[in-house]
Amino acid sequence: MFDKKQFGNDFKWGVSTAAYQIEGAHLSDGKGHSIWDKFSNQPKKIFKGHNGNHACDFYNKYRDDLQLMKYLNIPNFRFSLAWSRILPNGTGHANQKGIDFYNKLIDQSLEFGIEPWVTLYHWDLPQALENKGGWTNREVVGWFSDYAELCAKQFGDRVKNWMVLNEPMVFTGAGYFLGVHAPGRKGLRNFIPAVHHAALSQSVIAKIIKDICPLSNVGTTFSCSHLEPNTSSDKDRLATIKVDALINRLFIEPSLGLGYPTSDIKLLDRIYKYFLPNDEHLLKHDFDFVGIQNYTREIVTHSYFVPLLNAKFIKAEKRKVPITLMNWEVYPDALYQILKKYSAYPQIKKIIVTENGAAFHDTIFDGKVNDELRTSYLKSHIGEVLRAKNDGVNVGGYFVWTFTDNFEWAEGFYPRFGLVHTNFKTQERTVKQSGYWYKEFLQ
Ligand code: IFM
Repeated sequence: MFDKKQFGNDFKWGVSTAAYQIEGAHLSDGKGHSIWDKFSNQPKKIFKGHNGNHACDFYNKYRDDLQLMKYLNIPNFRFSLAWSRILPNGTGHANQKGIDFYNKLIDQSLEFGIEPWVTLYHWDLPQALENKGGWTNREVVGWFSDYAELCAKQFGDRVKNWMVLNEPMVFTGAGYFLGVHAPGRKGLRNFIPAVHHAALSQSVIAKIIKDICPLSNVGTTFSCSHLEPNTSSDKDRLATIKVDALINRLFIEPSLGLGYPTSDIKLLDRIYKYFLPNDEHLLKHDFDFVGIQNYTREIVTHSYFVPLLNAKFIKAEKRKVPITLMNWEVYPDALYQILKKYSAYPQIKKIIVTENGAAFHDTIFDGKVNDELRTSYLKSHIGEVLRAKNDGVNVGGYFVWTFTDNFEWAEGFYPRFGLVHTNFKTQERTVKQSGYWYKEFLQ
């Protein structure tokens, strides 16, 4: 076993959350609708008709939750701002009560000795902007710039750590290609422009934050999975290269000045249709850190049945490997491999694991939640972070997804990822064994 000291004093330990997944109070105090308010309140979109209207009621319980975080010795808290709480229509009129909420949250965190790490966009676009085309409309870069400027001016005196986007591949892929997340749009004609505008935004907005708060630590986050071909055949290897370009390289490479990985995945060629003359340059930004969010590995095989991509994953359930409730393989080496992969880009200054964690069946028995599987998941994955660090990877932090069980998007409240159990009827919190383990580790 390892201990915290081996990571060094500057290493950032924390927990990650997102506004829509925890806040609830979906229309309180002048908040506008977001795409998730609309999507999750439509029939048959979310597991068993769940929605995030009340979620963990963090909007009202934030002080108690921060107190619990302090009790668990957690020094860094990553949360996102709900754009439509601050700007109910996405642009224009600002909602003072929404701004007040985040001021209280930031001040209370700091008072408890907890450092805030703010994500500007964790998937909850104001519905008013979606009505104008959302991420498919290039104007989104301007709307987002105005929102970011307001946030930097309001909170930048106290917030030192910023992330622009959470997992752009997921919100463009699930929300604008597959239609299984908000806003439920489908097809390449939505996906491709959404990708380009999200990629432009991540760099444009980072520069805005840096201009307003020059001393701040500005990054952005990427979902990433370690990939292996099913066999050593050329077809499987080629399929793996294509999937890698799509899910691991699509957003990071343009920001590093490498452009989109179109030579490895032809279907992306149509992205140039959305380019304006200066875009190559606008896509670049020298981030202070890159947030990587890894949960698993995937095995890739060639498939004639998947149009354009000709590739698919072999599901973990079929491979008879240990899995989580998300049907994701438990494979700690994946985190090591991903850290090595990203650290191989010489342009990346520092990596932070901004999310990692697991959902399992958790039950309260005798007032306790003995989530041994999660504790062992966290231990083994943190061990892989140390292995990467000892091998020279510049990894500067690790954030558990997540603090309390919360609303897991299309899967509703079914998968529980928290260090703390949430009773969604009473809003009672119960620290799980994994939470106590983290507390002791962080002491
Ligand atoms: O809950 C999500 C989070 O919003 C983004 N990253 C993955 C988590 C688990 O699925």
